[in-house]
Parts: sequence; C-alpha cells; structure tokens
Amino acid sequence: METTSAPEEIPVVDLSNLNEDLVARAVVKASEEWGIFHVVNHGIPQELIIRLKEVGTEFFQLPEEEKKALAKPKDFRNTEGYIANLNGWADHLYHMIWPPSRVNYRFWPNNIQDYKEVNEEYAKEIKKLSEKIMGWLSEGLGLGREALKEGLGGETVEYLMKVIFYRPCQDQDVKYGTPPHTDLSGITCLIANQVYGLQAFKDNNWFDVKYDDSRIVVIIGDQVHRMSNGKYKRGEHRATLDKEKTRISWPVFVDPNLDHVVRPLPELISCDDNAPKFKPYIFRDYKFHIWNRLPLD
Ligand SMILES: O=C(O)CCC(=O)C(=O)O
Ligand SMILES: [Fe+2]
Repeated sequence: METTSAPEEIPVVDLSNLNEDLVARAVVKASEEWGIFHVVNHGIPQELIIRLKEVGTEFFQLPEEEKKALAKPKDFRNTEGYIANLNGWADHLYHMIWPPSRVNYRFWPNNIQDYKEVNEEYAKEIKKLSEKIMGWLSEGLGLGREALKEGLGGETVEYLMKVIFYRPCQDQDVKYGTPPHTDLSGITCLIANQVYGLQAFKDNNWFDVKYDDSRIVVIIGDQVHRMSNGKYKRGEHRATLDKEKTRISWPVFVDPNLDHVVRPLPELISCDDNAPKFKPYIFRDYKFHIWNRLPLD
C-alpha cells in the first residue's frame, strides 16, 4: 500500500561540516538508501539561486509569442527549446548550460535582463557541486575521486537546464505534473519555488520533498546507479500539481554526451564477487530504449 506520510525523512547533508569524511559518508549513505537527498551550506550563494529563479520565472511571464520564439524545433537532435503545454499542465524550457562548446544561446531567453550571466554563473557552481558529490560517491566505491566523473565522460559531461512551469490544477483526474520516474542522468541537482510538489519513493512510501531556498535537491540518476553496479540507488520521484499555486522547478541534469558509453566501472567488477549487473550503453541508445520502453539489461 502506498501512503504519503511516514516517520522517516529524506536525508539532509550539511556540506559545511569541517569533517569531510563525515560529509562524504552521509552522501554515500543517502545515495545507498534513498537515491535522493538535500544538501545545505553547499557553497552556492543564495543570492545567485534567488536570481536564477527570478529570471526563469520572468521567462514564463512573457507573452506566448515571445516564448514560442524559443520553441523546440521538431526535428532537432537534442532536447533544447521551449515546449508549451506538455501534458496540459506544464510548460518546459530546456537549454544546455555547460560545456560552453555545447551551449546554444538560441534557446536562452535573450530579452530578460541578466538571464545569461545568472545561468552561466549557476552552471559553474552546479558543476563544482556535482563534481564534489560524484567525488565522494567515487570514494565510497573505494575508487579515486575522479572515477564517476570520468565514467560519465569527464569534461564532455553535459549540464542540461530544464525549467518547468506547472499551472495550478483542480482536475481530480490529473494526478501528476511529472509522473513517477527515475532520471536518465548521472545525477540531477534541483531547486524549486516555494510550492511543494516533488515526492520521492522509498520502501513503498511517497515522501514529500520539503524545499526552501537554502536547499538543493540531489537525485541519483540511472547512470550513476549503473556505473556503481547498483550500489547507489537511483531516486524514483514524481511531481504533483497544486490546486491553487503555480509551481516552478529547475532541475539540472548532469548527463553523458550522446556518444559516450556508460558501463559499470571496470575497477568495480574486476573481482568475481561483483559481476556486472548492467550492459554498457551508448547514451543515445540508452535514451532510445527508455523512450521506447525497450528492455535494457
Ligand atoms: O518538478 C520537479 O520537481 C521534478 C521534475 C523532474 O523530476 C524531471 O523533470 O525529471
Ligand atoms: Fe526527474
């Protein structure tokens, strides 16, 4: 049976603790048990987070024609661009924020003051934070700090910003803004406005992901789960809609590039008692399998 309340809480890891071993252990434990956790005192200036949310919110307040100028082209190879009314209740804006060689400003709002500067600054900060987290997770596997980052493609790793604008919804038949899923990413770092809606699944319960401006939500995605040969859980999550309030969220997906092959890290599977649980996949094929609901392993 599923319920939405349970005594446990999604772990919160304070990154400012001077004992880095303790921080690393908490991140590892949260990733083993939950696949989703909060970080606080993460080093990203609160002012920057607030500005990022302001400029993203401004985009969704633009007249529809101005938003449509960024519409995702139908035949475009990537996911970038604006998609209106995806499931009736949510509009999405996707654009790559890192590496600079993959950034296409055509999909960034250009008529919102500071949009570019703020997103560029956030990209650098999120890269630092996610590399730090992947570093601790690598050590938790008994490997060097760079292992998961390298497995994901090193400096070719791509950071995809998604801004989701969920309209309020009173229709009882509409259950989710985003249905239950795991992310295809390595990891995902998410912030949101003050309206709750994100929920995480663990031990047959859905937990509300509480949110405020001091927190960043970290979700372990499919690729870190696969590279760790299943040691780290991928966080299953979903987003509900609020009856009265608009909810906006800003996940950044830390993804391999489409041509990169992700596999359980070879150093982990060298010993007989840890045979690979997952097949290697070119990320492009992995996405194809998921989107077409094809069996994976
Ligand atoms: O809106 C949210 O909080 C979650 C969105 C999400 O899970 C996704 O876009 O993958
Ligand atoms: Fe997600």
